[in-house]
Amino acid sequence: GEAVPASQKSSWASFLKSIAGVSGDLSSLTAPPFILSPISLTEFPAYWCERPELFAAIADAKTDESRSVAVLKWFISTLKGQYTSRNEKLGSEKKPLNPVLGELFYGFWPDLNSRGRTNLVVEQVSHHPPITAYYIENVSKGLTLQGHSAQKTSFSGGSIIVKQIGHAVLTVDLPGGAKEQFLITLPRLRIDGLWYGSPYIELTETSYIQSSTGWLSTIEYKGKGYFSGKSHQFKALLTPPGSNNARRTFEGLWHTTSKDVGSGELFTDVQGPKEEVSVASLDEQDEWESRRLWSAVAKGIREGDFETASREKSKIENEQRQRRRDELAADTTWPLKHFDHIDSDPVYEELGRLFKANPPAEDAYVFKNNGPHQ
Ligand code: 0T9
Repeated sequence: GEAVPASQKSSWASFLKSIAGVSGDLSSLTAPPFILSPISLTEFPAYWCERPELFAAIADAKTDESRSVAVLKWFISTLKGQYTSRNEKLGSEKKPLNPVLGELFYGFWPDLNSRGRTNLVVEQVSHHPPITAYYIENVSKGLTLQGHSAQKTSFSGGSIIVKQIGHAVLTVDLPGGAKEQFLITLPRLRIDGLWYGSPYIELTETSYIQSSTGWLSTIEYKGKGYFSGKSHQFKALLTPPGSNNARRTFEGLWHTTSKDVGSGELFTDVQGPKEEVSVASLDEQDEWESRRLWSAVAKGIREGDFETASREKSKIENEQRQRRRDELAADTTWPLKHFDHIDSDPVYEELGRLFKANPPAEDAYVFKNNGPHQ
């Protein structure tokens, strides 16, 4: 394939073979240089808020139905950033830096046009398997999003299949002191194009957004080769509390536009620019903050100096191994800074029951309300 530099063909081939043989966690496999990304997975939760005005708009909805529609619209509008932005920025999907335990990522989107300020706090809460916890809040709009992200990978038909583990809970403060909650589950991914060295993601199967009011969005994903031959298709059905019949249907392409099937009106349009998260400069960052922690590795990858990148990466990994040994010897464990782990999320259990979520229970990481912005 053309995307694989001639000198890395055999290492790409053996990487693909090792992928086929490993099931579960690919993060520790060594990949050839051309496929390495200089960005850590702790930065990925920022994709949730790159259209801050759509997030803020959830708070302005006046009815339960319109709030569920606003949440669906925001969710669908995040998918292009979540699943295609490395192709746009780096040329293809690439292997992200594997975060260390305790790695942090802080950012914000400023208050503009009365949408309020949105803050982001991310912490790597497990190294193997990688688990990333995040908390996003817009205080002036009364919105918080709390979630965690992990993956189980397998190999099938030449593609990597990624089952996303984890979920997100969006909480909306309603006028009068009540709260509405939304349980958000995550789609399955298929990583295609591996053979040619130019991986890209397709979304498959179904994900759900269940509101505590009873409204449910069921989102089905399809790619090329199904009914219309187009990539990145979705169809979302919105059903009222206690009903099996859809009240509204939305359909289209999650990376460009979609429409409200009933009215024919435009639903989502993500062709315009998105707004990347604002992050403190490197010298203002704490040593555990992702961009500072990985700066030498990232510089090596960006400049094609893979010797430096791999030497700097080994430094970080050795330091981590030593920490783990010291903890073992002292019979201590690494304390999480911003999150408390709970074995079962009561919101997942309660709202998941309404649409028969599988699995019926999941753990969660609860924000301690101690972000740098709090
Ligand atoms: C949560 C997202 C997730 C993280 C990434 C599978 C993947 C790690 C997890 C699911 C975000 O909200 C959305 C987007 C992309 C996902 C990544 C794509 C990817 O390839 C990696 C995996 C671990 C690999 O690096 C596989 C090897 C690589 C050579 C293929 C490009």
